[in-house]
Amino acid sequence: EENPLKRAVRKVSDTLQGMAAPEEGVPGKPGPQSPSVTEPTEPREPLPPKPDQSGPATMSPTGHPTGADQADVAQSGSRLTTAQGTRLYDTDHSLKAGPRGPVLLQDHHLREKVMHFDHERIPERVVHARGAAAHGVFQSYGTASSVTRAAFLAPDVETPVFVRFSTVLGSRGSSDTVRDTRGFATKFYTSEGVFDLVGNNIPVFFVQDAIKFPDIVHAGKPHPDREIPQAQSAHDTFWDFVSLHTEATHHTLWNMSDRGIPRSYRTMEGFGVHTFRLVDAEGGTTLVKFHWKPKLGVHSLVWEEAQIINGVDPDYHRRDLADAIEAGAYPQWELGIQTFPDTPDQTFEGIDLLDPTNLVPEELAPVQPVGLLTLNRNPSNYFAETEQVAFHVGHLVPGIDVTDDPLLAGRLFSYLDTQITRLGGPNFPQLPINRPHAPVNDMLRDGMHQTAVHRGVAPYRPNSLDGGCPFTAGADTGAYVETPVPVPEATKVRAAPESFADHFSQPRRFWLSMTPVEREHIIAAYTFELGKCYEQAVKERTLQVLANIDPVLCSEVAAGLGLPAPEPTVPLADVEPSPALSQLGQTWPVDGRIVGIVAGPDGDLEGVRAVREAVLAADMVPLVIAPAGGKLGTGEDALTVQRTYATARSVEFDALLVAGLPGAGADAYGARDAKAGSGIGAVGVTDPRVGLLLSEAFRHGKAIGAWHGAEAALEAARVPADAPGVVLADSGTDAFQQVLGLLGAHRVWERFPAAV
Ligand code: HDE
Repeated sequence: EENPLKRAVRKVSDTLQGMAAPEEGVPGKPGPQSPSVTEPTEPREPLPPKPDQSGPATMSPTGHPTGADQADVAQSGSRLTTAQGTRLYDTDHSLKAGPRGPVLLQDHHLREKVMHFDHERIPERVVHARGAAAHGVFQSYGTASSVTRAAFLAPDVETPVFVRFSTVLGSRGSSDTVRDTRGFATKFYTSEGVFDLVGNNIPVFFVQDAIKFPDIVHAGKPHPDREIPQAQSAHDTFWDFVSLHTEATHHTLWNMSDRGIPRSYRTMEGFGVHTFRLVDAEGGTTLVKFHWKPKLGVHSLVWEEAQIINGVDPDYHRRDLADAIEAGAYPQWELGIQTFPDTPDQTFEGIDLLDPTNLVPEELAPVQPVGLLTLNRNPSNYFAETEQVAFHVGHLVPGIDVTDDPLLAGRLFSYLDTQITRLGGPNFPQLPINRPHAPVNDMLRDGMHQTAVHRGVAPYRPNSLDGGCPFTAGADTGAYVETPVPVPEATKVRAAPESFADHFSQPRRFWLSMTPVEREHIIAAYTFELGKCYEQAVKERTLQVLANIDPVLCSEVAAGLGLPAPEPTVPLADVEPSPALSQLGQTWPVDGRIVGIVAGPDGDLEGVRAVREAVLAADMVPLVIAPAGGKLGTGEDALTVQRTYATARSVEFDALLVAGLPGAGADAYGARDAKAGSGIGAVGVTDPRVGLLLSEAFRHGKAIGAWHGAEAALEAARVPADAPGVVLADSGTDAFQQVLGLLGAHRVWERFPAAV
């Protein structure tokens, strides 16, 4: 007689019979409910962990390795296991008393799997929750060595980096193209330890003192009763606060400008905001402000575009960054510094350098390039890297020091503190993405999630039992060596200096530095945001703030709201514009720009082929848009359709080309006049989605090129063929060459301000 246990085992093994089982294990269990598409049956070894994912080596005192092989810290082996490394034969069924019976509590695999899942989410960042990141390298030019002894800024030094871009207000699942400030945080894994430059894409901040940070964030976040609106500043509590708290005026004005809706992370400037202190090899000091200058120029979306993207592709910026890197179009920024003498009053040309609502115009202090950042590798795992990376303004290396900016002081406390909640304890520096690339020998021990296996018996100093180790660095090589800056003798007060009281002259300089189109956008942004507020008092108070910046700004917004424009309550500041603050008026490289080519089956496919080649040759991305997916044309030359009328929306493209009819030039077109109206293909001309594509691109100031035969499509979309930036040419390549010339300016600005 077989005992019951043996019977059960036999039953299991009988059930497993007849499966396409490989030598070991039982992947995929075909049964009555198995799908018609079967899983692969050949197990594959997982990729080895990347170098910066390997753990710290652990050794016994006699030099023998201890613990798990560090190469095995992520997935290893081709078979599914429990967290304890026990192989599993089934992960699809709970253990039950009979197929229709109750689930048994003893099923460890069920409990382990669901328990881990239950804890997959960690608290998101209280601000900057939504982000995207990439690895890269920073190459120092060496031009900063005269002012700092930081090793990573010495000539020709290459330093690995990880950069995380973010929006501030929205939750992790919010949309990328909301009107907001963007974070630009860089972790430099230097030979002297980690240096973090935790900056924004706006060079000034809302508040001058960290104690006000919770106030501005509470005001900007969704209303606490209904938790709406998400990732927006267009609501009463935000404008209530910034209209009462006028030191926020400068930052808010930047938010309402095109800087609040960047075209791409790749086309954003970055700023360290605060003034930092650099220390050279002799102990000499210089005050500096850090700048990141994008090689592709600074470009923005227009507001309607940003709103459409929020629905059409909420991951727009994240996708753009990852796609560019994947395609080898590595985004680059130059790091630059503005330098100021370290005088006791810490002002420059009358500008208080400790006030983070101030910037120093580049015309007064040029930005001097000190190195080049290239992002060249996407993260392998969003959670492990982008989510778990922990930046901190206090992660400094010898040669870079902080100043007494009261906002910076509060940040020095906050960033360490927040990681304890977010990453579950004090050992977050051991997470692979946070590990320094310099040797680490601290005396920090134990705590939640300790993953290092420390050696020795004396994590204290002085000691004799571990041979006195670890030894301290000499004062000339160590970090956190205080520069002996005198602290003024003073009485304790809760107060700001008098020089922090001017809240309007810097905003006025920004306004005066804008071109007419940029001013138009600012007016439209204030009118939109205040139009979304319900409280009359909030609108009126904000108009008063605007009156103190500029009467035109105030009266235009007031007109849009249907309210009277107040008189200024302070004299208008007499300031010089700073042309460097404008985004317009130059031409920039067009690498990586996206050109949509609208074509139909009976269009000039040969022309489309030639245009594709020309776009690729110009280092841009051509995307063929057609009525349906699949191929256009037949045989080897058939074109792959990349977007259909259902999946294409104008916001994805920097320029559009509309295919004409087969046969070259106007003559051929004339001969085919009878067919006029078929243009890009009979469907295309009348299809409202093509009409929308073209009319949006036109409204958003994008270059549009078409070649003969496509007139009807332009007409149907009400795009005048003689409008600025609309090109009608004899051939596709001709049209493209002219569009290429227009793209360098980012948009056809002549179409504004009538455009959106
Ligand atoms: Fe932050 N900020 N911040 N901030 N900040 C955080 O740290 C804080 C400020 C910035 O991609 C938090 O790890 C205070 C200025 C960026 O992970 C938190 C104050 C600037 C990021 C925090 C400021 C920034 C953060 C939330 C006022 C530009 C995202 C999660 C004194 C120079 C970094 C975290 C990333 C993140 C506090 C002001 C930039 C809570 C108290 C000014 C780019 O610690």
